[in-house]
Amino acid sequence: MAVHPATDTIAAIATAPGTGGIGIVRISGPDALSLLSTLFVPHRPQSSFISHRLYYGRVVNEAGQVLDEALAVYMRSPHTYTREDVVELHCHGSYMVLQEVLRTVFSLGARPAQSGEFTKRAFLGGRIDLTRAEAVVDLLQAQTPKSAQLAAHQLQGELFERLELIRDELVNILALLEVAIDFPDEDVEIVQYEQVVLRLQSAVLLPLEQLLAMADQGKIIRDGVKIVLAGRPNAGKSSLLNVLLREERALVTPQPGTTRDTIEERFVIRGIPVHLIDTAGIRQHQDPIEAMGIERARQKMRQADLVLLLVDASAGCAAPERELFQSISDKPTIVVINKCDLVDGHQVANLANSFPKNPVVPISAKKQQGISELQEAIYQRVVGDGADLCEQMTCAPNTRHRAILTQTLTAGQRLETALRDHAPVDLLAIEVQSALDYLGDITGLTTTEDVLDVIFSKFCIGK
Ligand SMILES: Nc1nc2c(ncn2[C@@H]2O[C@H](COP(=O)(O)OP(=O)(O)O)[C@@H](O)[C@H]2O)c(=O)[nH]1
Ligand SMILES: [Mg+2]
Repeated sequence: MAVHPATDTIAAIATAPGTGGIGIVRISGPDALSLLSTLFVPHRPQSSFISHRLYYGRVVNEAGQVLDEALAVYMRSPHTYTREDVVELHCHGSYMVLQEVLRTVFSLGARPAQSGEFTKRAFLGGRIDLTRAEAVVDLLQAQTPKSAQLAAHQLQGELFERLELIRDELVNILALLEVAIDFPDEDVEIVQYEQVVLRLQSAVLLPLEQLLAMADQGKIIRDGVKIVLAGRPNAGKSSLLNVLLREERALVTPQPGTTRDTIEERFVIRGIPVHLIDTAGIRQHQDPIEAMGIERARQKMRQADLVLLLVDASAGCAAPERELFQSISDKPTIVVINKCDLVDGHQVANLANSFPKNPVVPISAKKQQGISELQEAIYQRVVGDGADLCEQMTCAPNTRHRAILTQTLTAGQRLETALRDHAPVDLLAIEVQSALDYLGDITGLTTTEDVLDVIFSKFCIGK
């Protein structure tokens, strides 16, 4: 990415809207220091501001009226978030005050920052690569400690460094090939094809595959999973929702058809955000409102990542369960046999046998039995073989990275085939270059302007 030092100065409120203990106005660009000198009057008169030092004083408007008592810091380029001169005014967290301070900053010549523009400047200034910039959004939007931790690692350059190692190896391979291109008439075989294949496998293909596996797990850790509770009316879906949430969220009554609309709640199972949806029980004879609820239930099941099919142990598995089971045959499903407190173990085992292809977990929502086993089964079903990876992961490529990593891997695999076929070196070099270009798209080296716009538009203003 070409680096253009910005000529304009941007400003925004960097703290969340609403009332808070403090609120920060952030300014970045060549005029930051002169703006500070105009609108901030230090308690002890200063001839100049020392970089990275906090000053106590008053913020004043163009007319010299005091707007707030504040702490101000001037951070001289390049050791700043944006690599430009940055000023932060730590005011009282009143939205009105902050708006007034910001208006003054604008009237003195700064312009409003766009979403993510501070981070975009950090990227364009070469302080961070694109994966680190994207980690900032992940960090701000993290829903669980685990996803916050992954974002923090990525912000430290974990993903970037892994990509750099792959890139270094590709550059080495390219250098080898270029020697052969430059000396086409040598008798000796300059390119040791087999050796290059081995290096390609261990230092390029394998790490790319690992990153792709991390991307899949990362999506689960970051975005979580949508789990739908389905079953006949009265199977105990709402009771289970309440138990999992540990609160009386949904109405539970002995009357079938109590839940008509869907109820959606969020909670966390072993670090994975779960979006849990309770639905109207599926049955035939209903009133129009219940019918709408049932249609909505079916729609939610289609969108689910995982369906918990509840079966009432005391009622057994009959046509409604079978029909429901058929309709979601393509969905990952856990069969939950509820109300096990009402029947004996033999009956539970018989019922479980009617679902030979799926995990079956016996529970009693009422007695709160089998709940931790159910949570474990959910975790296993969601993370699958990736459980170990999930625990150990230190970075989580996002959907954008995943798509490009796949393209990089494909280019790498084409290269592998071409090497095995002892293809002409110039052809090999083209494949290496294409893999290198893809990697550059991930880290921002060759990313196009419109892709950057999409990425930074996901940020909030002031970040
Ligand atoms: N004995 C027993 N009753 C339960 C259990 N789970 C739910 N129930 C009862 O079954 C009835 C229907 O429960 P509810 O959660 O509303 O079912 P839903 O229609 O599937 O949402 C209520 O009277 C619950 O108290 C259980 O594990 N054991
Ligand atoms: Mg219900």
